[in-house]
Amino acid sequence: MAEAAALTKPEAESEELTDGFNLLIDAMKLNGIETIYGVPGIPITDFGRMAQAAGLRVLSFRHEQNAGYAAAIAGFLTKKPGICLTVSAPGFLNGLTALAHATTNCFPMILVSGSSEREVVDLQQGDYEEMDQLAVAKTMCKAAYRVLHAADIGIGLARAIRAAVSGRPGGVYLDLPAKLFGQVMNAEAGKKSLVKVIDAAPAQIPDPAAVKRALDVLKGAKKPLIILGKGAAYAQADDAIKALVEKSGVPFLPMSMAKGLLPDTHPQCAGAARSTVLKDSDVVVMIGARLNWLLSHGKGRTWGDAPKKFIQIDIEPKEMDSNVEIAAPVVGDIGSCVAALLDGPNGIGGGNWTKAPSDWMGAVSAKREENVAKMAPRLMNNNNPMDYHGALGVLRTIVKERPDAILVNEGANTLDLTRGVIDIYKPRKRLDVGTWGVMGIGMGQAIAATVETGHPVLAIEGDSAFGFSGMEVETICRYNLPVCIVVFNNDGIYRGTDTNKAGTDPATTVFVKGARYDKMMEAFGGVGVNATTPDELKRAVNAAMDSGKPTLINAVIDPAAGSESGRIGNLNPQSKLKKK
Ligand code: ADP
Ligand code: TPW
Ligand code: MG
Repeated sequence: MAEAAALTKPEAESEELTDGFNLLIDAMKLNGIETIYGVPGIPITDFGRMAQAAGLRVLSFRHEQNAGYAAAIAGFLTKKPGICLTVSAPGFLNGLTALAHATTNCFPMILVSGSSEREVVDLQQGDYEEMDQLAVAKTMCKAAYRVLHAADIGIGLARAIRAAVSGRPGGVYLDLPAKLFGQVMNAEAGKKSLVKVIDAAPAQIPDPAAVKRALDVLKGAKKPLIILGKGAAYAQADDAIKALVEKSGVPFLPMSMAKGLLPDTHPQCAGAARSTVLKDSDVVVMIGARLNWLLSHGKGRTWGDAPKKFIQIDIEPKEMDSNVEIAAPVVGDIGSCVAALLDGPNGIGGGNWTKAPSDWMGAVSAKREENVAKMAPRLMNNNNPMDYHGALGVLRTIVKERPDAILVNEGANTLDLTRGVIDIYKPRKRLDVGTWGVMGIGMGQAIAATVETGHPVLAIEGDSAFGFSGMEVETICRYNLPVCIVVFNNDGIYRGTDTNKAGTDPATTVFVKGARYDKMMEAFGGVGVNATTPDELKRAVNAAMDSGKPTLINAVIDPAAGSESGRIGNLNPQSKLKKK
């Protein structure tokens, strides 16, 4: 039927027509899509131009992977699918890493790729950039669709949007063969074929029996703990989560991207007493966090010997019991679940609820103060060359003074130490490597963060991490974005001190000594600064944040200061054979 509509001869000369290009633009606008992140080329170059002319913001990147990471984090920040647009085969594959990353992290994103013609691809006749992209994408995302007829564009996009944001959010692939864009159909029929997605992510209300079970388990706790994950940050149920934490009197531990949901300086924050609360707690309430490797799978030494009961709030029923038994699963969207836990006289917000034992909160606070005090002098050092703590000490103050700025962070030591040292004060202000610990998210996240929110970005990047997306400094300059990049330059991966024992090639983990990343920014008209002391670093970052000019500061860090793999060196397999 769709084909018939598309191919019907115009009834009169004056018949108004539309085509695939216009229908896709109209479908996107109808569904509130405002921004597209991508790289142009056959067959989507004209689509980008036309979308821009129609008022969409179309941001061109230097590599699809970075456009993809931008789209993924746009999804996290807005609860709407971030759109990444790529060309066929190689462009598609470059975007695919980000699509898989979005799916792994539960971020809604749609990878829209042009592709070559079905009849040529299916007979493997060697088309320009030929690849069966739909088949390849399927294993990397929540859903994958292909549209063959212009009249199905509306439905195709609607399905993609709904699949991306409903239930557990994730990545969706939308395959658009070149021919589709030029297909012509009656404009009125085209308009009617568009679909506005109503209630794309419907509330999922928890079963009252599950809520009661959870309250009963929590009531019996002597040493309860709340763990907030990035799902809680995504849910944008900030006030309800704050009420739950404060009315329950339970210490909370934020996962990396949930930092700031409540300020890290909140009296109940257990961030600086992490090992204590994981070991000693007896009931753990997981809110939008998974018991994956980042939480040692909920067992082993990290969690101590004391028996524990888990309450888990998650929209994905299959997440329950994934690693350990969940005593009280609460399946639903976080906003609805937290509201249900607070509700009624017997709920946490009600008159009959008794706060968590204060001796436990007191013990956690004492541990936290002890750890904070231990770290304080290290953050004030003025060493030259700088070490991580000296550099982070000044950046920590800058973030405190600018709580609306968004912090982007990647690296190994640069990641782990920044996460530990820099307090975050507001929700969704810390973006990083996510569930995979992937290097390369930096510039894509920095760009999308400021484009989507209007807030400035401070990106703290290991020199290796930065290299994965460094060419996007041109993109940052081209769009004149308020992004300040600080490269922690320790001459390499983990440390810059490795040597090759067998030959003249440099060791595998080291880079050019004394490299000047600041010059990269200058090449495109941005501000470059070389900083060798915490004072210089502070001045340069403050100037960048005040001016909003694209800036890259090459922060020279002692090459010997870091440790192998930062805080996760234990995950490195070791050879049992004698080292040569
Ligand atoms: P972290 O890495 O911060 O621990 P994870 O990415 O492991 O967080 O976990 C996020 C969890 O949040 C996922 O299991 C996902 O299903 C869940 N989630 C995402 N959005 C929602 C929502 N709106 N309501 C309920 N659960 C959600
Ligand atoms: C896509 C492996 C983890 S951390 C890291 C690499 C290459 C770089 C660490 O060096 P950096 O930080 O950034 O200079 P620092 O402060 O410790 O010196 N490829 C991908 N993802 C990952 N995680 C890796 C490789 C890795
Ligand atoms: Mg490094």
